[in-house]
Amino acid sequence: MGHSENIGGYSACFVDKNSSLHELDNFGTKKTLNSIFDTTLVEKVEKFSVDGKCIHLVPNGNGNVNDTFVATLKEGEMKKKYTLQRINHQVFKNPAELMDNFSRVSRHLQTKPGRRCLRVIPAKDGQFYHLDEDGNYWRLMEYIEGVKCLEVPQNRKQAYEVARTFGQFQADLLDLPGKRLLETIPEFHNTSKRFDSFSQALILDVKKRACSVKEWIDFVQGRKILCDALRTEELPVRVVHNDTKINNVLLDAKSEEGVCAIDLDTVMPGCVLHDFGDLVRTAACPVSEDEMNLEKVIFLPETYEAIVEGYYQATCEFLSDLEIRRLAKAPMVITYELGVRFLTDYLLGDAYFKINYPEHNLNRAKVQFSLLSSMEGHVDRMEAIVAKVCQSTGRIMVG
Ligand code: GN1
Ligand code: MG
Repeated sequence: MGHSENIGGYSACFVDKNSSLHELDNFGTKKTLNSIFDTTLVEKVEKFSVDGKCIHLVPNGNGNVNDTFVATLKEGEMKKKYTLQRINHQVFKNPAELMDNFSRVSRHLQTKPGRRCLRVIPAKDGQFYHLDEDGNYWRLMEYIEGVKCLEVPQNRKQAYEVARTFGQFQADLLDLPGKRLLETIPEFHNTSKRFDSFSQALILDVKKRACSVKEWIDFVQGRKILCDALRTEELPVRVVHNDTKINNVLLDAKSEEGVCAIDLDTVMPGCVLHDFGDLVRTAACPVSEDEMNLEKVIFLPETYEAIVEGYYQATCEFLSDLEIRRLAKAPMVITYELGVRFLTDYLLGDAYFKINYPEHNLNRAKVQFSLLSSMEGHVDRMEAIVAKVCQSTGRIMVG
């Protein structure tokens, strides 16, 4: 258990110079980060419309995909922090379109009274990103002060607040004007397609790893039914976040009230249940997804209850009865899906997720599958919790 102080919207834990070096290598570019204060990175900051001189720059965050740094700029006696990120263009094939989504969402959220949100700083050429000579895409965002994010909630209030904040995020985007957002990663939460990719990876078995993970292959194949469990084609398409890990919400450092959702790369048309499920996956468990001791990976129904309460509070006015009915199933589907993705990546030789040690993706998959097993023992309880929370607001479900 434990939380980390937030730095610029990204958790500061697990960050050290070596992991940063590794992250950069994973990008496939030739540059190596030799010091934490790297002049080439400072040059990236200078491409954006900011005042002052960059005096401090450190790697930050524990994301599995992008590279994140916090830059401090000084002008006269004033210091101001920014978050610099390199967008992983192997994963996000069209960073320019991604940034178009990002800036539209950010501008819309800024129209909501009393809300804070990630704000993008334009580059000096007017774009919302900077494309460097190596083909890397960079963005700069305002650093949000006085906040923190959590790896696991330590009490019900924190779980409630994180869920309410993601729910509010969905509610705020119901009236996003303009054309449909672009799909930054097509079929991102198509569990059946994820299963197909897994089956392909298994056939190829490029690293000859399949024979050593037979138990987990059986686990995946034995639960194929989960691929169709949400039947999302029957559900409304809304603007959703799609990466609602608990550490993608900022809480006020003192009051612990939710401030805003961060990591807007996968905000696109989708299903609210994936957001809800992904939050439960990461919050209703006493340990993080990198836990080594599988015995500690258990589902916490009391925390699930607090999550349902917080999420429902922010979304009850727009959620359909069908969406509500599937709030119990969603966490199992998304936990399965991510476990399948981790195991697939392990079979493919760790091509997608950044790893810190050789079996990292396998261990991550095992954590997800252990959590799913634990959830399976609480299905009735989850259904009862959802029904209770709905009843407490007097909602009468149709059908
Ligand atoms: C990735 O990079 P990060 O940590 O924000 C992944 C999510 C997974 C998550 C698991 C674009 O998110 O889908 O749930 O790892 N993002 C992408 O930790 O694939
Ligand atoms: Mg993300």
